[in-house]
Amino acid sequence: MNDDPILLTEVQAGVQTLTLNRPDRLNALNDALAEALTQALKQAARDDSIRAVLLTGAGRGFCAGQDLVDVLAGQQAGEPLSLRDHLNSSYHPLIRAMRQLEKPIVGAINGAAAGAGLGLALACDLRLAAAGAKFRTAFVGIGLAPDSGVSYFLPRLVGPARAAMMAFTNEVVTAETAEQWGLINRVCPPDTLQNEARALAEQLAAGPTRAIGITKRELNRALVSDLDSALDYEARLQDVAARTPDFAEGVAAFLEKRTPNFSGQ
Ligand code: LHQ
Repeated sequence: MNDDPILLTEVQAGVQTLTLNRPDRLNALNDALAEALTQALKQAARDDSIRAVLLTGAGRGFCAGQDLVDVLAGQQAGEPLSLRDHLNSSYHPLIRAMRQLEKPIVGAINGAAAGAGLGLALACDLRLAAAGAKFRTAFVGIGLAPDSGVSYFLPRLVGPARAAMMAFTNEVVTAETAEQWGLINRVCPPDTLQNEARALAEQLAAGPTRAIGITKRELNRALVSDLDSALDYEARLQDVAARTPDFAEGVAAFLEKRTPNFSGQ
């Protein structure tokens, strides 16, 4: 572990674990935390020894979104705040870094995910949540509209009707309902969440990392493309995957009836 009090980072067995660490504020985001997360993800992109990322929160919350104590302090100080500038400089680089990282991100949603914190959860590739975790858009509760990718990811995951209900009413969605809706992959008992999420991340980290990264690019693109474009993109990227040593290893291991030993290259 490093000694950064806002974001704990650790690399083990090919998995970079990032733990939001402002538990007294349910890990609400401020500029420093958003920047630390973005930098950690850029590090994950550069470092070949990192083959999967695990994102979670310290304490009883996952992430309560923007730190509203900071917002109030800014308002009281009369500081002119352009939310557009703030989003462009702080949250957008973070959400983009998550989706552009060609390595899988597993979210271990240990507690409440709200506002931009919901955006963080939705920008993970896979989500396990503790029973008792809850999801809410939060924006409308403070007179705002969705940001941090929530308007993009939410209807794609749960459909437009459920997304509109969540966004208009600020309803709290339980982990169990989130699983039924496809908002998360699995609900876990709170005391096994971290182990289950770690096991999944380690399984992915032992996989053919470049093929998984290419898969992520294809799935990202498929959300906004037609079939012909998707077929073209698949064929183009399959040529890249087919040039990796892990493709040769995968084929050899299959024919030799053994478990492949993927290097990530
Ligand atoms: C908090 C927060 C919080 C500070 C709970 N900040 N303290 C917006 C504007 C500007 C720039 C760009 O981006 C954005 C994007 C956004 O993220 S807007 C949405 C901001 N987030 C919210 O509005 C979420 C508000 N929080 C909640 O809805 C609930 O607290 C959740 C669902 C997260 C958790 O509910 P509970 O488990 O019932 O906990 P709680 O409500 O009792 O909160 C516990 C403590 O955490 C409490 O403080 P206290 O001193 O009483 O223990 C809250 O005030 C504090 N807290 N969210 N965002």
